[in-house]
Amino acid sequence: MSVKGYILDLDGVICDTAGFHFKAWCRLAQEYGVTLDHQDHENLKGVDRETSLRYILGKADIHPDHSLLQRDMERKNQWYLDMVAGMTPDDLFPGTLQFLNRAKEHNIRIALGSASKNARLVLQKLNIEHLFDAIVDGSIVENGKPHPETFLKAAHLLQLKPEECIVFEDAPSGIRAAIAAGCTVIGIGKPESLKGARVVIPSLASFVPHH
Ligand code: B16
Ligand code: MG
Repeated sequence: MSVKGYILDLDGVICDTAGFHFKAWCRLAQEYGVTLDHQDHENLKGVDRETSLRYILGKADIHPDHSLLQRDMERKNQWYLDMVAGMTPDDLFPGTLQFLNRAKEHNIRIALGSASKNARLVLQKLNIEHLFDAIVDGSIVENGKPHPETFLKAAHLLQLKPEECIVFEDAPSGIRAAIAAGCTVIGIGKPESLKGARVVIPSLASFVPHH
């Protein structure tokens, strides 16, 4: 089946907000006497806010009630937003604009498929929101990655079948979600942490399309 759409994850694919998320989670985890390591970083990538917080509190053996969850999610998000406030188009990973423009020239439809409730804000900071035909973010998805809903919704909004879409993902949870949705997946990052992807490339800049 020919490829008609690209669905891009945000953090770790378009820009390094994955680093901002991890910094903010590390700060919170420290307060509970927990130090997060590289494996925790991989596990948290692409995972929604509440599930991420529960993961960290679980390491501290804390069983949170609703108000603790709300309070800590808000604090973490504020630290994250403080970092996002300083973003500019210079924070796009190299080659992203060329990737998007080349796709447009070939009439490939483009969607965002992010778990983040802040995704639109980040796209605005990067000045690329107008290049997307559809945006699926954490505010309109009920079941976060690895559930396939994010990518099924994105394909639907592009008016394409999942099999007609390539998903670009940097996170194990996202790769599982994209496979479950029936999309082809290209991993962005290192092959050892992205098992299951059709191929793994270091960044969007090294993607060679077959059109
Ligand atoms: P927020 P992605 C994900 O975005 C991040 O990778 C993950 O670290 C974060 O917890 C999640 O979004 C929720 O983000 O707190 O901003 O709603 O990789 O799916 O673009
Ligand atoms: Mg990601």
